[in-house]
Amino acid sequence: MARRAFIQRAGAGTALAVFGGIYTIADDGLMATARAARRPDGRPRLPPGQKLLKDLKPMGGQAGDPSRAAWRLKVHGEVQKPVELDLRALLKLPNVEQELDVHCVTGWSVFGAPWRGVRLSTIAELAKVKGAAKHVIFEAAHGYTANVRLDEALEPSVMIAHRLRGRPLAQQHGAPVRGVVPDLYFWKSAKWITGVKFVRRDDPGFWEVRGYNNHADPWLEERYA
Ligand SMILES: Nc1nc2c(c(=O)[nH]1)N[C@H]1C(S)=C(S)[C@@H](COP(=O)(O)O)O[C@H]1N2
Ligand SMILES: [Mo]
Repeated sequence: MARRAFIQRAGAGTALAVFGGIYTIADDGLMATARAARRPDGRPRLPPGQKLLKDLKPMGGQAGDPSRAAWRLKVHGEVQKPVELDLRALLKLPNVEQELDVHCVTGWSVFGAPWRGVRLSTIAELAKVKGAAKHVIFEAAHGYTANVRLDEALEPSVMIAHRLRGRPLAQQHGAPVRGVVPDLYFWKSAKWITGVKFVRRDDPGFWEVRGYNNHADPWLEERYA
């Protein structure tokens, strides 16, 4: 198809796709557009003090076992039905693909990357979380943990994700499976996830005991304790 015909047929979607492909922190015009964007809840789409990147920056961490066959997710704590899911079981649950924005405390954000996986709320229903539970501890390889308030962890945007942009997660981004908690700073999104523990009492995680904020709301710039 000729390019012009394609553009006419594709209409406004093409402009958005092209726009989405050329985000760069160097372009002041696009940064201004990003800064003007609003979320449905009225908050600015780009939290204060953040710059837009086109793609996730690999931020390191002690990687877990990338084997899809060996992966297990232990769902435990204040639940009536503790479960251990392998990847096949995760894929059999209702999976969703959601375009989410993420915000790293080091000052970069990525808009609208499509993540695929299972909502944490689906897993909470499966395990029958008890009313006593008030917090979720995301557990990962080598003892990494991240704590999130239960009400925030049950938001529909919070996922146990195994694909990004239509591909299996890259090893450096948490393969085979990671947590995604998009509305809190990205350290709450545990890569190489191994467990989800529902607890009564809060239990500050890896970064939270190293000077980072226990709650981590990017719009309130809750960066440090
Ligand atoms: N298991 C584990 N998960 C982790 C980390 C880590 O060190 N280990 N780092 C966190 C931090 S500080 C950030 S900013 C994001 C970075 O994710 P990315 O490397 O995919 O960009 O992962 C988070 N999840
Ligand atoms: Mo980070």
